[in-house]
Amino acid sequence: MATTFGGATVLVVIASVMMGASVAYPGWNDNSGYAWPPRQDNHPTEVPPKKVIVGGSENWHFGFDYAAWAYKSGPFYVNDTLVFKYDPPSNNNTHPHSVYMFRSFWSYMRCDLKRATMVANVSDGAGDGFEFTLSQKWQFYFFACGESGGLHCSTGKMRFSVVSLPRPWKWHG
Ligand SMILES: *[C@@H]1O[C@H](CO)[C@@H](O)[C@H](O)[C@H]1NC(C)=O
Ligand SMILES: *[C@@H]1O[C@H](CO)[C@@H](O)[C@H](O)[C@H]1NC(C)=O
Ligand SMILES: *[C@@H]1O[C@H](CO)[C@@H](O)[C@H](O)[C@H]1NC(C)=O
Ligand SMILES: [Cu+2]
Repeated sequence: MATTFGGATVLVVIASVMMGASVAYPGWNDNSGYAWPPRQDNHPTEVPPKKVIVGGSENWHFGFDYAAWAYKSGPFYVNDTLVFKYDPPSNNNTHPHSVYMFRSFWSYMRCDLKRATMVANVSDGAGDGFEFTLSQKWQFYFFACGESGGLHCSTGKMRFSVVSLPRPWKWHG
């Protein structure tokens, strides 16, 4: 290709780069959502909200990296629901958990629970878990466990943040 470097060769290269880019685009030409451009006879509907168990099969416990989990599990959209699952206090469970929400990034960074609000107490995560819906669009949410004076938040890595993006649309005929 390089030996006869002319206009045609350049066009072929550009065309293959463009095709590569379009093939690599997720959802291109199928019905899995995010398709662009939409077909003319299509009409869009919002992708329905999802329920996500915080930590997946790990649930909500000391020592799991929830910031990494949130990063891998995103993006999150407005009206998606986070489910916190943790055992209530009992003879077997003398170190229960809870869910707090910080008011700012800085209190989140410092695990400053004095600037946080409890949204679920030590019992609320039992059974099917505590459900928290991301009801505001473009909102940063800062969550942590509030137990042991902030130790679960800092050393225990029981903290993460999510931002609630506008809901995506799905195109289908
Ligand atoms: C979120 O849910 C509420 C209540 O069901 C609804 O009124 C609102 O339109 C929804 N927002 C979006 C962006 O889907
Ligand atoms: C607590 O531990 C006892 C004995 O190890 C066990 O029989 C019981 O099922 C446990 N209870 C719960 C709620 O896990
Ligand atoms: C936790 O909150 C629930 C209501 O959501 C309440 O019924 C329960 O008594 C509270 N438990 C504790 C230990 O504060
Ligand atoms: Cu905890």
